[in-house]
Order: sequence, then structure tokens, then C-alpha cells
Amino acid sequence: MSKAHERSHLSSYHPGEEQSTSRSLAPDTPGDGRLADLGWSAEIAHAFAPYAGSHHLARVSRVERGGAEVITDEGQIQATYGGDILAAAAADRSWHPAVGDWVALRYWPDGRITIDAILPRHTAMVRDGADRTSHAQVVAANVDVVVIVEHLDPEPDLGRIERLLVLAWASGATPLVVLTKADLVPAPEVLRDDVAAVALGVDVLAVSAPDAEGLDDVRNWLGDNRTMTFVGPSGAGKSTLVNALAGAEVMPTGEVRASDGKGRHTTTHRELIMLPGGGVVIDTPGIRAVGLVANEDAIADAFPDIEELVEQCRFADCAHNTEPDCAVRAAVETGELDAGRLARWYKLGREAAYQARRADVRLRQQERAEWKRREKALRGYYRLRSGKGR
Ligand SMILES: Nc1nc2c(ncn2[C@@H]2O[C@H](COP(=O)(O)OP(=O)(O)O)[C@@H](O)[C@H]2O)c(=O)[nH]1
Ligand SMILES: [Mg+2]
Ligand SMILES: [Zn+2]
Repeated sequence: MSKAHERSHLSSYHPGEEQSTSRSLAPDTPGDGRLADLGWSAEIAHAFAPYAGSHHLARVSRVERGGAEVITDEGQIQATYGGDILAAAAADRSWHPAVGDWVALRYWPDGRITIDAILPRHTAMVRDGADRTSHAQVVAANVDVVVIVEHLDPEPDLGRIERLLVLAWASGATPLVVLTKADLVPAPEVLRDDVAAVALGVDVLAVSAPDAEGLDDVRNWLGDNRTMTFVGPSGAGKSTLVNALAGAEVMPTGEVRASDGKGRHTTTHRELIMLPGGGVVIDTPGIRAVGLVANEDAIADAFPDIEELVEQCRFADCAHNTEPDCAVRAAVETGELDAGRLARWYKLGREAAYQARRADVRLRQQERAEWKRREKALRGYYRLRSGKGR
């Protein structure tokens, strides 16, 4: 990321070429693009300062193959990727612009608008590369709060919540758990307490969409134009919650009704939504594909209770198996630690270790390929020299 930033920063600077008259603002989004409403901050202004004389600040609202839709202070416009951006993204997919990125835009005299640089991301939701060669892909950038949405009816799945907590912590954002459908259960607070016991250090709120119960608590959390994204199983009520917060049908909900054609819209839905009361919602198809990304720190963040116990074991490398004075096993025996939670912690740890090994193999393969390339280039160079010498 910082490399991409550096490279773009080095791109030539031609203030004379700037022409503010060449802007092509989308006419259908008047006043939609207030940067302050988009979560603009002093930190972003600082990162943008080197570009301020030659570029315009914008936030990416949709990513496409040949370019991106961005929001500027004046509205939503279409931009293409500058050469530095394309070169950086070709080297590493995580340097490709993502929804939520703050970018430096250049308006060219011929009317073209290019994204020349991505400002440093403060958080990133990453989709692990599916194959051995591809890099991790950023599916949402600069998300402040990852809202983990889980239903109270059927009963909340604690393991799923723990897993999503790891994912949220790994992104660098703050997790928030919102339990939906409180209207369908007799004692939502009891279930809420069960969830709170596995979501340590995280706020757990219960809401009911039909009677707008608990929505203000969610709103309070999302003030200050924070950027949020909603994760959770299909049917949990994510879209319903976003619509309730927006006070409008910004997302389709429930089942698709085939008979009257309602529910499925041919128009692609928006991936970055500004809520009228403040706050930005990012919802991209990629977010639903985000898997657990190997990150032991994130597991430690999601399981601070177990981390604390591990530190109390007599041996630093305790496997919590047959070792004497194992604090983890002792806590299970006294009932202080739930055996199910311990089993899930083990499982997530194994997954993280597997992913780290796989990423390592990938890295070594890339390094080998790079050395092969250099060797070949060097041989070519000597051939050329010896050829010249003859
Ligand atoms: N009773 C009740 N139903 C809800 C609530 N929230 C969502 N639903 C319903 O649950 C279904 C799935 O909601 P939706 O928002 O589409 O879920 P998503 O797949 O997570 O986006 C819809 O039929 C909603 O009307 C709630 O708080 N109470
Ligand atoms: Mg939905
Ligand atoms: Zn132990």
C-alpha cells in the first residue's frame, strides 16, 4: 500500500495542465458528494496535502474493470485508473482501488479524469486470494465499524459470531454486534447475555425492525459520519436494518418475488450509501465473500479470555493438553471457560496457521520466480556483452 502511494506520489506534477472546466459531474446526484458527510477527516486531509495543488480528493463508491465511480465534493463522477495505479495493481492486487478508498483525482485538459493515487488506508477488509498465485483483494477500505448482524430467532449461532469477530478485528475496524428480530423471542436480553459472553469487549445490541426498537442505539454508534459495513448470514436482517437506519428502501429485503418481478432489480445497487442522518454504509458483493484471513492477533482480540488464561499456564509452550498447571484446562474444569468456546478457538487457530503456511508457500514461489527472472535477465545481459565483444 505505502509503495503504491509512493509510486503515485512520484508521478509527474503538471499544475498547468489542470482545468477545472473539464469536470463531468453526474447530473443526477446534485449535492450528493459532500466530503464531510463521507467521513472526511483531518487525517485524510493530511494524507492528501501533497496532491492538493494538482489533484482533487474523492472517495471510491464503486469499482469496475476499467475505472471507478467516485464521489467528490461536487457529486458522483466516473474516473479511470492512472498508469501508476494500474502498474501497482498488476504487481499486487491489494493495491487496486477498493470501495471506500480515498483517492487523488486528476482532471485532464482533454476531459479525462484519472485516479492517480490511493491515500493510505486505515482499515481494510481483505478477501484471501483463492488460488496460489493471486494476492489478497481488498473488498472495502476505511471501514470504521463492522456490524455483525445475527438473528435472535432462530437462536444466534455463537460460533459464527466469534468467527465474524475475528474477521472484523483483522480488518482493523471496530466490531459491533447487532442482534435482530428481538420481537420474535420472549426474552431477548437472556440471549443477548449469551452473545455478550462470547463477544468480549464488544457492544452487543438487540433490535426489532417492525417496532423500530433499539435502532437509536445503533444510530448512536454510527454517528460522526463513520463508515460501516454489515456482515452476517443471509436472512439475518442486514438489509432491513440498513433501510431502517436510512429511513428509505436503499436495499432490497426478504425473498425475491418472481410473480410480480419485485425484489430483483436489473439496475445494480449502490455499494456506498450515505445515510441521511449521517454515516456511510458500504455493501459490496465481495464483502459477502470475505473469508477468515490468517491473523493470530485478530484471534487474540476476539478471545481475550483465553489469551489471558494461556499466559497463566506454567509452560510458555503449553498445548493445554496433558501439561501440569494448565490454566486453560483448569478453567474448563471449573466451568469458567466453556469447552465449546475453547474448541472453536482451537479450530480458528488451526485455520489461521494453515493460511499463514499457504501464504508463505505463495510468497516463496513468487520469490523463486523473481530470482529465476533476474538470473535469466543477467544471462541475457552477459550474452549481449560477449556478443558485442566478439
Ligand atoms: N420479525 C422481524 N423480522 C425481521 C426483522 N429484521 C428483518 N426481518 C425479516 O427477515 C427477513 C430477511 O431480512 P433481510 O433484511 O432481507 O436479511 P438479509 O439477508 O440479512 O439482508 C425479511 O423478511 C425481513 O422482513 C426483525 O427485526 N423482526
Ligand atoms: Mg440483504
Ligand atoms: Zn495450558
